[in-house]
Amino acid sequence: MTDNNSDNSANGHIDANELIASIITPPGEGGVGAIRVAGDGARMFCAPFLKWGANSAPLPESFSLKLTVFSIPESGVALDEVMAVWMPKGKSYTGDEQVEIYCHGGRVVLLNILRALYDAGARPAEPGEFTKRAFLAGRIDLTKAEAVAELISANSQRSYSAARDNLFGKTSSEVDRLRKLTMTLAATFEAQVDFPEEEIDPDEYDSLIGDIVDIRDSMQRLVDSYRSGVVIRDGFKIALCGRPNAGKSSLFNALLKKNRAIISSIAGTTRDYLSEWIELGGFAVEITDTAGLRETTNEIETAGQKFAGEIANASHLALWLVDCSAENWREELSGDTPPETKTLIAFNKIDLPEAKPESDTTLTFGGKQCETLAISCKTEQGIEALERRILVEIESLLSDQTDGAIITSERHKQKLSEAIVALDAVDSGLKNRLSPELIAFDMKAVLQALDEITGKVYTDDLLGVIFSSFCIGK
Ligand SMILES: Nc1nc2c(ncn2[C@@H]2O[C@H](COP(=O)(O)OP(=O)(O)O)[C@@H](O)[C@H]2O)c(=O)[nH]1
Ligand SMILES: [Mg+2]
Repeated sequence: MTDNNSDNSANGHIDANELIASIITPPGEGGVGAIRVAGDGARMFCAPFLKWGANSAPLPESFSLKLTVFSIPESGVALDEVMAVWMPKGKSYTGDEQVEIYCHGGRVVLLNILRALYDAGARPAEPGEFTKRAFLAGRIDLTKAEAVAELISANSQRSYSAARDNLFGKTSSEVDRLRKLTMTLAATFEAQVDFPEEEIDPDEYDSLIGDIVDIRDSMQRLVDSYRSGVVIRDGFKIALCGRPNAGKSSLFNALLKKNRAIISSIAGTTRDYLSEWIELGGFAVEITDTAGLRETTNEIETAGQKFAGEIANASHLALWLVDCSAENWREELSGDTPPETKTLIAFNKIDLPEAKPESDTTLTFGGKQCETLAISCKTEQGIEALERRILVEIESLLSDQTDGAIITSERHKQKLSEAIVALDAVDSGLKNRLSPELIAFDMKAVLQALDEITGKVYTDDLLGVIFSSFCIGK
């Protein structure tokens, strides 16, 4: 465990400030591709390639973007026309001295430039190493570093907003606030440990217990926000279920607003399952079209049906489609078993004259109360209402929608839970008038857990876990 309160760049955890280089733009072809070189001496290391300082050309000022040519100094071979810029230590993304080279965005162009830099002694950056350096340099805390990965992978407006808020410090400032409050409490106890002859008066005990309740409530609110955080981060999962030919694949396509799944009047067409993402009300929603559930002797279809059951149970919501133009839909429904998850019954094919839906009510389905609605995948009647109904379900999963911080990290939730356990120990210690030393011990555990969230305290293993989930170049 390292306490990096003072200067975390100096603790020798990594081969600090060694020159590293990597492509920082995504793979594929583009107008521009970028390479970052970070570490002590980055500017002079890159100078010969960029003709900075060569042929008596002056070194550019920091942050001034120069149009130049990247060439191999020994052979003079020009690799590409590039723009390049350097940033001094303490003023770059990584906090290191840094050079960025913007060349043409082709795979071979980028690799050739990178190869030249490696040949000259830079080493490839590890996954997340640029951001890890920013953390180790004290430029960002751990919650912000984690937010970088979430921001990059955000696939909906909501997940973007949550990641952006954390990048700008929403979680870390809330954790800092709780830390300050805990520190104030802790100071009182430290005083007791130092001057045991001074008894805390009973009123003070009561007020301290009141403070603990406030801190605990705030921590619990953050822990509870994780429930929303997961939906926001990973999306809301919907499974389309029901008998073959009920219109599951048609609904899948209607929600996707494109023809993705094969629709056919031949029962048992969808045997595997298909998943696609849509954005609904700013949320990422994953919809899975499953194999229809019916009696079958076909091995593939049986396997598909087993998947269907598992997928439905693991979803937030199952939409159970019923072909309400079928004479016997009631018997069929009573013979089926609903998934374990929350289930809405959607009566499909209401465009047909023989349709007999029982919509906008509640039906008992396999002992389960399910709300119903009516749709036609053919005419799209009721599809918008269904989308609004899905949004209601998503919102109902979110804890209170105040503008407080929402944690999206399992790790943060874990640490906050640890802080609460320790705070409860402080609370019961106070109520039972335990010795201040014992209470101070639990108080330290609260602080420790909070500090592990922001990275005031960290281990190499923890950094390894966090940054290895980043990609190279981040
Ligand atoms: N009239 C009408 N036919 C539909 C509707 N939805 C689906 N169908 C038809 O029902 C058949 C089965 O549809 P499909 O989506 O493949 O059902 P799945 O087996 O549940 O995936 C196809 O012939 C579709 O064209 C609807 O709303 N109205
Ligand atoms: Mg189908």
